[in-house]
Amino acid sequence: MSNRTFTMIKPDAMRNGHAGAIIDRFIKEGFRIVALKQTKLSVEKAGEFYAVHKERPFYGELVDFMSSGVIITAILEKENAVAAFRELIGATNPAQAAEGTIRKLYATSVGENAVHGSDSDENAKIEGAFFFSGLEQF
Ligand code: 3AN
Repeated sequence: MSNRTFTMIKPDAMRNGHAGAIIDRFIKEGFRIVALKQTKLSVEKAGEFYAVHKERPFYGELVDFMSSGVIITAILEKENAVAAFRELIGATNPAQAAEGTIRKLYATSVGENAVHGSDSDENAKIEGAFFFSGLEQF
């Protein structure tokens, strides 16, 4: 069990003006921000990030969406971070997300679902390293 996870505030939440409220929620729920930046994925980089979903029918749509605008990426720290964060964001489909979760509050659809959260400690490390380097000092 590791104490860090990786997240992205996706283009829909950025466009809809929810980034501030979402980051505030991370902090209020006890996550420490280890690293955070605003960036924009190219189509190529989005394709690389989501390569595990290449065979899924929504891959093209996902890559187009994730490269459609700026995002905020962050590494967050808390005890049992991956599971705690997945609970905070709620189900992939906002219609099935629990009350009060970030996706229930801010996501618009299963594709445009406001935030990403790593699904394992291993993926948290891989995804964090995709965007950040030199984290040893934090
Ligand atoms: P999660 O982000 O909850 O781990 P995954 O890993 O199954 O969900 O899917 C990765 C991303 O792919 C989701 N965050 C969502 O943006 C997109 N996605 C998943 N399922 C669908 C779907 N049925 N239609 C469109 N996009 C989807």
